[in-house]
Amino acid sequence: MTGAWWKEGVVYQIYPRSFLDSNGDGIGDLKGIIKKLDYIRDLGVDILWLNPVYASPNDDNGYDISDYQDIMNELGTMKDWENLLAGIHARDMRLIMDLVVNHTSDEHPWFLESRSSKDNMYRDYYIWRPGDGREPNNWVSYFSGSVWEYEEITGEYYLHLFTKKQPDLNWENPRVREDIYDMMRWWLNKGIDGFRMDVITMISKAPGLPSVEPVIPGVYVDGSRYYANGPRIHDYLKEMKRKALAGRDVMTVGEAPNVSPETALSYVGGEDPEMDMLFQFELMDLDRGPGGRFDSIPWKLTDMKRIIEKWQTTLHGKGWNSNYLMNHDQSRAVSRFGNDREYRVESAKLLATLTMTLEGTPYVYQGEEIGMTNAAFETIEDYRDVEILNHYREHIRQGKNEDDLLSGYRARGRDNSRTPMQWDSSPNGGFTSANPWIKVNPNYPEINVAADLASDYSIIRFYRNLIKLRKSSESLIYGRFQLLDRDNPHTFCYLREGRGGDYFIALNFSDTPREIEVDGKVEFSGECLLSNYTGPYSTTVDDPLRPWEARVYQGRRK
Ligand code: ISL
Ligand code: CA
Repeated sequence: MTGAWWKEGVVYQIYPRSFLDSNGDGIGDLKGIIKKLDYIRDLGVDILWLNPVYASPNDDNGYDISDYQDIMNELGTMKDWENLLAGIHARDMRLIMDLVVNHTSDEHPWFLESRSSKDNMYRDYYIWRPGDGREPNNWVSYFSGSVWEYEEITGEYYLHLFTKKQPDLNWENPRVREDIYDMMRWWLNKGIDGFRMDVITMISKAPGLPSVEPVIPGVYVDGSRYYANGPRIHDYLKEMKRKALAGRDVMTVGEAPNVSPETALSYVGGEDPEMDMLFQFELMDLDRGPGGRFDSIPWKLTDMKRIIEKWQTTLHGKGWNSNYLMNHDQSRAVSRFGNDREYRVESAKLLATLTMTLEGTPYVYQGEEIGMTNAAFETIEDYRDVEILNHYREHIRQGKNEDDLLSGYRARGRDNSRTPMQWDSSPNGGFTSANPWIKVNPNYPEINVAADLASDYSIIRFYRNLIKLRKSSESLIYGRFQLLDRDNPHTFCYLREGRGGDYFIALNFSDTPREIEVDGKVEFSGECLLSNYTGPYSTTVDDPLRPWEARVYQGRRK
């Protein structure tokens, strides 16, 4: 195989605060990551993505950056970071860094200048508007309330799509863009291998920043139609590619809420794509109800299959997918899409099989490889996420029921994936010797890396085998995806057809045995290559799939 390394590789995502604390302050850090590099390499992954490690007052855990060219004190020093990069490269892995340029921290020197007067060269680095005693428009912030914050010093409002400590940069200002490209080149010159671009599809706002009609005073609504995939987004990304990325062998993945497969092609399709791949959100919205971010509804396998099929087929041969079932903003995949009680191990492996056998680059989030489950938080005091805390304050003020709110956070809250990595059965799961910044899941004595590796049913070893299998086959990486059981509400069966032979994947997303039933005929040769059940089981296609069983066969359509 001779394609791009970022197509053939597997990404492992690290949330540094929650990975491993090396100095006993309760916060994961860079030295902690260095200690675990062999562990990560042994999984068979090729690329590490680090959530932001830059200097930050941590209003949003590092997504509010006060210095793009420095490391957050709590995480370590620039020297530690350099050692980390060297350790990654020494193991033949690559490093991609988070690029957060839709906004900075309000403590960034640019913003400190910008807010200080109306006539300084940084004023136009951000988006300021007069307001006549009322916000300039009615857009709602992702993290509650208006996107506008009034600033006394100059008597104007500034825009922030996220918290008020995350003012949006004004991309229309060419100086902002040049400064950002400079900063990107600086990191690339230090040897990094690419960027994960935070909410990159939101950097171009519609001229005039119009309100969404009808305007009801005091009510804020989703304004994304005026800033997601905005009018100049492609100009900016083309310029970024030309000025900061061209001529380098690096990968880019853009976070892209509000993007359909067709829109995705405008970013990742064509001769000279603006980015290599995108994180789509359609799968993550499967269980999202009409009541907003924390309204959780039952999801349907037929919807999951339809969405995956649409992305797989629309991008095939024209763009490149990224495949993830969770990250630091989502609840734990095994709790959300699997059965984290009776079939935790089986369903964790089934979900791994899905991610690793689709076309596109697979992403594994820390702890996914041991089947970590959602946080078991009981009170609001346990939560740390600014999105949840703001939401709680606002909704309690409106008289909402506390238990309802908590059950929403338990289902869909971001802290579910941010509890510390569970390494062993020692106190705090071996994450820290101190008080962790966020509670460790109380199930750490059973669910941890050491216990997994000691088990005959190890999820980690299953990942290793699965990653080996994926890499052994051109078809599993580049082959065409074909859905075989569109209307079956319990099983997900598909083919990957290509020059490396054809593969047939059968997944049972239910607690009861299910026959393999596919539309049309599939012809099989040889044995089942992989199953997530071990033991004296028969795995011919005539054997019903056991609960949450996943199998990979050699096979093709007749
Ligand atoms: O999913 C969303 C839309 O409902 C939002 O959560 C939003 O798209 C997402 O939170 C954006 O995430 C990224 O930018 C945020 C940061 O808090 C997240 O951690 C990051 O992944 C602001 O920088
Ligand atoms: Ca620490």
